[in-house]
Amino acid sequence: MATTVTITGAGGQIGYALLFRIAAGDMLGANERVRLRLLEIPQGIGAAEGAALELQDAAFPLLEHVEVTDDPAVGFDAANQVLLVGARPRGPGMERGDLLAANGGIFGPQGAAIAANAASDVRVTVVGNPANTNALIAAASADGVPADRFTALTRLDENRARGLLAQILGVPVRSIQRLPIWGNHSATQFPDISHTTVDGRPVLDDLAERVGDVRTWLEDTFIPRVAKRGAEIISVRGSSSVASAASATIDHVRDWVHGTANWTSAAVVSRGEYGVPEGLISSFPVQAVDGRWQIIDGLEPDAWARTRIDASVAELVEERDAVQKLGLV
Ligand code: NAX
Repeated sequence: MATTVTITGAGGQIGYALLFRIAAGDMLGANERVRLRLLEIPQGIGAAEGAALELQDAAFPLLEHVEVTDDPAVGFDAANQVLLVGARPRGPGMERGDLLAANGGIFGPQGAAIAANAASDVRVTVVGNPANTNALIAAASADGVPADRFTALTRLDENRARGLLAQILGVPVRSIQRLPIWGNHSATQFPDISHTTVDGRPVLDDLAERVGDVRTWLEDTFIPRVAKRGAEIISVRGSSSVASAASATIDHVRDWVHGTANWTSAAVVSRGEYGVPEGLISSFPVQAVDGRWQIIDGLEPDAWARTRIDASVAELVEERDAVQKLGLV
């Protein structure tokens, strides 16, 4: 047996960074054979075909088959893992409503094509922005596929937050655990350090002596830096986050399949946890057990954290209402 992985936008930048790591076994494990389906729009087919040639030349022992297509029925056929990376970027003069509508035109039909063609155990990770609401649209269009199979990526935000904290504290990133992201993959996201540990100790104990008033530092420095890290990468690198986004996608799927050792972050469908309206796809602290994401329960966000979570969830509600008006969910 092999796992069939479909990547939309496979001819794009993140697609290019993903393909070789998946084929090398980084996502599904060193013993799991992989079939890749690269789904593109006609303009992207050449780039995807070029990547397919390079995959052949890399001679990955685990890679069984590569198919390039612009037909969603072929692209999602028997897919076990689907990475929805291709999306419509915001163009000049485009309002948020236009962006949501344009992406609804992509993620609605893709959700329906997943329902019609993918394997019964399909799991979907949405990377293309606006990721949470694109996942909501895809799930709503995928009749018969349980909503908890649709997730959106907030692992990059978590990895960014852990990396920055590790740098500030002068420790390796692996020392930093339990730093979940709540809410939307957007500027309103809430990276929550209230349960974060450094080598097992509460980070709050170490932070005060480094940054002074922790709340002020979180509001003025840390949270904006995490939330705007994508823009920072663009200004320094001259291009958006690519390898780090692909790496976070690999982390997300690997943990979903193989389970987590500790808490992490994923945008998953709410069943009303923490007051997040049922049905929204919001980021939570999660762990993966037996191939399912479980929201960590029993946390008690304080009043300040509650305000931050509520603000991000309110943005998700606005996005949902906008796509509801468009008849997309
Ligand atoms: P690129 O523009 O390099 O690639 C996108 C590719 O998608 C293109 O090749 C395009 O032809 C293809 N595409 C467009 N519509 C498609 C459709 N209907 N079916 C199949 N393919 C389609 O963008 P890239 O840098 O790879 O970024 C991809 C997406 O990731 C963007 O929406 C971006 O905003 C989003 N990101 C999400 C992140 C996250 O953490 N959730 C972080 C990184 C990134 O910003």
